[in-house]
Amino acid sequence: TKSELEKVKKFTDSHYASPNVKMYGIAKGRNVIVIHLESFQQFLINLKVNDQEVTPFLNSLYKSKETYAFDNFFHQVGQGKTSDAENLLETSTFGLSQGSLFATLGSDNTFEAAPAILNQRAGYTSAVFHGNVASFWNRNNVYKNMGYQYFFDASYYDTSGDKSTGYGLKDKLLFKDSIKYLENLQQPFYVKYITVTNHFPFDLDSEDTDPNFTAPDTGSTTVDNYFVTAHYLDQAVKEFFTYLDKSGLAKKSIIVLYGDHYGISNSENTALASVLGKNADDWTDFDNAQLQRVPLMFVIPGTNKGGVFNTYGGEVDVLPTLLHLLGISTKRYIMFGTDLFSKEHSQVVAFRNHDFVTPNFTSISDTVYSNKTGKTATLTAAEKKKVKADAKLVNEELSLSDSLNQKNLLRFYTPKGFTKVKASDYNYANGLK
Ligand code: GP9
Ligand code: MN
Repeated sequence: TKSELEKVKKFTDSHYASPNVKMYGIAKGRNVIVIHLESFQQFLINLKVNDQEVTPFLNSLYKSKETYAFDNFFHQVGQGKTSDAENLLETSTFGLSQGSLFATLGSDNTFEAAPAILNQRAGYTSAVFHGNVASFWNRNNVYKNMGYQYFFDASYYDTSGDKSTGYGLKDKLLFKDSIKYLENLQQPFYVKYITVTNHFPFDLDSEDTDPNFTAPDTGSTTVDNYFVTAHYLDQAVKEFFTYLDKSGLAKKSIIVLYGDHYGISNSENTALASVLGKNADDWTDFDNAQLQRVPLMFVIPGTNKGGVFNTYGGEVDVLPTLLHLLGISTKRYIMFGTDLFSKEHSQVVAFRNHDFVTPNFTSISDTVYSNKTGKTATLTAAEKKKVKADAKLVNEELSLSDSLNQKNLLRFYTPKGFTKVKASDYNYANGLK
């Protein structure tokens, strides 16, 4: 009902964080190119195995002065995995506690999502490039409700034979074979590339492996292969950046790279320990939680104020951050995240299961760990109060997000100047085939 909507709106309004004037609009008018790095975890960045960097190209981006990177950025997905990450980034609301929002609500719900906002506020064209079939995660329906104008799914590429692995077209081919579509899009555009090759079980044909790269020997084939496909993904992104530079698109764009969720599950983390220089014998839930960090980088060519920011945040924070970089105000929207560059940004990062991480503490099933020691924390009275307030905030935002999405409350809310998306405006078979 309308009053339930009001409750949500009151919460997000009161948690709104105003933009950082130094960052606001620094990418104004640029194309937005989002690169979804499948199953890519932050620990890969700058990691060496057998004296070799696993992801040398992404490492070079990470170090660049043109890149605004975050090293305390966490995924917040639940069972909806990739689709939850997409929902978090496109709408700044959470996925559901059970199942995938895309699959269960995505066909009917009202969205006020990035493609529609960018189109209506700044004339952006929008498209998704993905080498899997359109129906996976119900994307063909959800994207229309989000206002995506084009969806270049598997049907737009030759995915036959060894051109694909389990989830579709290999990443190097996705980037290469989508250029002809990208070049036909009206600028400025907002586009998203969803990679797939670095996905469990991390299989790669020998023809795609780098003979100069040696995987670690951890005792777990899954973990060993993860490094091989992550290395391949790094090379694919490098090839795409070569194109962006050569074509001149790079300097007209902001490129957003992020990891959607873990690739190595908690049960396999002990096999990972040795590679990370840690002892598997005293591995804890705290260690598992710390590994839920994923990369987030905003590459803004031609700028030089980049660096690695230590601010704590999660996927829900990306949309307000991005919109502010583009000089688009967000106060009018219902968003649960806040601008990572804002001085008012909340550093309490909610996981979908109500666990949470803050700069000082990590709360897992109500056990509070000190980030400094990794051990159960002995809290002062003031700290106890703070952690309690943080837990309340986490519960509140998750339950209000659920109420918003489960009751489809956005149908009662029209932000200033917003025209509701009409799914029937889009037909993804009519792309630029
Ligand atoms: C499939 C891909 C994988 O199209 O996006 O989704 P995931 O299994 O990671 O949720
Ligand atoms: Mn995924």
